[in-house]
Amino acid sequence: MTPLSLQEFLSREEALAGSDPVLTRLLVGISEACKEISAKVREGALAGVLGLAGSENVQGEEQKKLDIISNDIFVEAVARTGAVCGMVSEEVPEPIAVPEELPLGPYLACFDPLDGSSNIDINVSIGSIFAILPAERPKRVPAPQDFLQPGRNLTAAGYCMYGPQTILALTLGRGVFLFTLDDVTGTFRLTKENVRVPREAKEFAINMSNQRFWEAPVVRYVSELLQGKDGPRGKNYNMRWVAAMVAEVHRILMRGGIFMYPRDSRNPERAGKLRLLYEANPMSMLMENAGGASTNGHERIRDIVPNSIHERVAVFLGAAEEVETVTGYHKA
Ligand code: AFP
Repeated sequence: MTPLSLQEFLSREEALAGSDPVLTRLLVGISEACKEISAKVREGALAGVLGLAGSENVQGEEQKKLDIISNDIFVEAVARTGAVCGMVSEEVPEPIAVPEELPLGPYLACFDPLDGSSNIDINVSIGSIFAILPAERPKRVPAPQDFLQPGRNLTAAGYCMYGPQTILALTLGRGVFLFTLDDVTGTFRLTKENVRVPREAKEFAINMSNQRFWEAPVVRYVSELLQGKDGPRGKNYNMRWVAAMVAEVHRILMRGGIFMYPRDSRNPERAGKLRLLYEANPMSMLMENAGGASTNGHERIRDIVPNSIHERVAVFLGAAEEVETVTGYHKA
């Protein structure tokens, strides 16, 4: 039997769990944007999308051509659904309004249109991340304040990974579902239901080159993992680092593990590297819905009330037992 398409899955969710048809329209719009980005990624140099754009984003990071192309695709596709009244993108300093000629809807969308930019030009996995929040009341000009809601308010979250296959991961708060893009028909089809992350882990992911800048609890935790069978954890761990959060989270959803991007002393006033609204929150919602956990070392990420739309946060997410251990070390 042919697996359900994303549209069929969302219609089933409407019938079984009473999810909102407007949300369905929004998620289908996002999946269309991901399809378009996936096609550009596949063409690479042939589509002229590789290399630098010659500009910087709000974080002061150099923008790649594909960052800007993906942002434009996302903004247009999401606005066109008529399901949102504002958007926040990693690539744009202020909230983005829906053009006058388009209708407004009851949701707010936050996204990182192209995560893992440093992998673009070397043909390694990259992705898009998205988070859907309810809007208190639809209005033409969105304010930053509208988006400053804790991640526990999210209605839906997901990512699309542009890897050997294009895979969309989605949660509406009732489990995590994976859809693989059939390139021939252009249809996302349900290929894994109710993904579960094992409580225990055998793998960890962290950029070890920053070790000398870490805080003491992280140094302690990682050194115990590195001691393997001979250390207090009593087992060997393997390490992976793709430098694209989408790929790390996808690996953890498929075979377990823990991902960390702690705060560090390179930039003491910065709470971490990853962005709360469109990286940490949606990935935390996915993790929690797959039975994993997610903290900033001190508290559950989805309980943090943001102060600004591009706020950064330290991230520890994945296998519940590991996240509890490293979080416990921060409290010791
Ligand atoms: P970009 O999307 O700006 O390339 O950043 C990717 C990312 O935010 C996240 O996806 C990675 O886990 C992390 O940065 C990698 O950071 P390092 O380059 O410091 O290892």
